[in-house]
Amino acid sequence: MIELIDLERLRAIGLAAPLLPRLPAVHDGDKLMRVVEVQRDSVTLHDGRDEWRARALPVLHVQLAADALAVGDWVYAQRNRHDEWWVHARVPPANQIARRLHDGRDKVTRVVLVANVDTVVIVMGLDHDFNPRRLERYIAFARLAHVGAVVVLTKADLVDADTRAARTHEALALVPADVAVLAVDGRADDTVPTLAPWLAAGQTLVVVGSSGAGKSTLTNTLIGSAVQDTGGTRDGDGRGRHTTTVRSLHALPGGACIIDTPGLRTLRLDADADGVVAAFDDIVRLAPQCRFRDCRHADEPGCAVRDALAPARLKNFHKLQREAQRDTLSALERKAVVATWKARSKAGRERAKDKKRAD
Ligand SMILES: Nc1nc2c(ncn2[C@@H]2O[C@H](COP(=O)(O)OP(=O)(O)O)[C@@H](O)[C@H]2O)c(=O)[nH]1
Ligand SMILES: [Mg+2]
Ligand SMILES: [Zn+2]
Repeated sequence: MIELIDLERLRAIGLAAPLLPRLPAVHDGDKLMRVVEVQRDSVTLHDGRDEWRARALPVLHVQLAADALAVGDWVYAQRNRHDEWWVHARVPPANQIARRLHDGRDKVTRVVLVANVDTVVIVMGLDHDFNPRRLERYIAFARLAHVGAVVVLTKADLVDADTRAARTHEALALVPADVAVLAVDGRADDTVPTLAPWLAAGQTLVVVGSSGAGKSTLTNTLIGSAVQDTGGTRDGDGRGRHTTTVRSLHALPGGACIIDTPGLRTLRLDADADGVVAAFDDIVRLAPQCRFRDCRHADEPGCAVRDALAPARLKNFHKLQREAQRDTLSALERKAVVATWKARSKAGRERAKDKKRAD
């Protein structure tokens, strides 16, 4: 039995009512805790008050296979008589935010970054970090996980009012209608009330964005103290340092919690091509007006999407779709594609040879 006092404490690190019916049966000595950090062969668990280092039982490793424990997971752990904590069960996650990794040849793996999240906070600087195409990718990233999103444009204090207004507008125009766009100074205390609608007790947020965008700074402002290292500038070269190296979950004063993450250099969407369209609500809205039902919004005649969208946005849509499609190819399909390429280039070489002979 999980005691009421525990539930009260666990609420501070994101335990919310919808999770309760998902909880597996509890055994004697079980403690419900949340994974706040994942190390190579251990995890850090939080019980709402204290943190504990624990390891996953081999049987759980086997059971989870490639779908390993991630920050944000809820688990049951037991302490043995040597005072070691062992995780033996995971509560089925309500959602997982994942990306794909390539081994450079034909293997694609899905890597879960975080689990049980309510809001993806997309952090992007209003300075040179600002990039509409990257923003579209991050929106797709949140949509594919069926998680809400809010765009926080940082460094509002570093740009002039015109740049700030223009970039905020541009961002607003390309995100789906239900996604808010805020321009803030991530270091300022008044950023906390601005984000209040996403910070209700029991909510879990995750910050994503490129390195130096201000994720850890925002995290610290929301926590109310400098818990996370932020990138000063390295002597001399003036570039931001990559100070955050692991994902970690932190409780916030109002009862929500936040996961800080290191910047990811490559963020491949874990999607199939169809899923990508969900991030482009203008395309979803316009597609029924295209002449062909299966219009790819490329060079088909009577395409309503092509006429309406900015070329750069449409191009990015196709790029994200191609990327998803390529990654979804099975190893066999990939082999077939490579074989066709090889055959083609061989035929090309033969033709070139023939041509040389003929010359
Ligand atoms: N002026 C200003 N500086 C910021 C703001 N947000 C972040 N910074 C600075 O940008 C640098 C990188 O921030 P950091 O939070 O470490 O970025 P992260 O890599 O995304 O975690 C630090 O020197 C911060 O002080 C902001 O809104 N205004
Ligand atoms: Mg950081
Ligand atoms: Zn079309």
